Amino acid sequence: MTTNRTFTMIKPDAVENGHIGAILEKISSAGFKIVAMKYTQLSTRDAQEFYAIHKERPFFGELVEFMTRGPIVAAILEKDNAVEDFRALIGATNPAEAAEGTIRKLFATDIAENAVHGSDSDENAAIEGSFHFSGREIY
Ligand code: IDP
Repeated sequence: MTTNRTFTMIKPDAVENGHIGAILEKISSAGFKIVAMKYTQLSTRDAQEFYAIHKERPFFGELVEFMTRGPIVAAILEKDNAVEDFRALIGATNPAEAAEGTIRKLFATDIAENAVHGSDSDENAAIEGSFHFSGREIY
């Protein structure tokens, strides 16, 4: 089953580099509707829980440190085929391999500090969206 929602974060590197506006513009122009959004900062515990699937990976500590070092923008986006279309819009995890015009190609620094998150499945989109937003915060 495919749903029409995905979850995204504009990560600390992109916030620090002043790219919030440009990234939101790309998201809107690509036809995604923002149904929930907040400016927030992850605690260490938040980041460890959010990225628990990567806890055995060698970069886990670096990832948690990066994701907690400054504020992020968290949002739930709506569009037909949201998960797949948003992954296409953001591009490959490593910006060096991301297609021209993708958000990571335009705004990411490297494979670790890659500007944005996008859910990789409908199931994870729902889990990640509820991690950040209560039902009353989704419009
Ligand atoms: P994704 O964000 O494109 O789905 P994942 O493989 O799920 O990529 O990795 C989650 C996040 O972990 C990446 O977005 C990136 O910030 C970080 N990451 C992935 N691979 C590496 C790595 O090899 N070194 C450092 N950080 C990494």
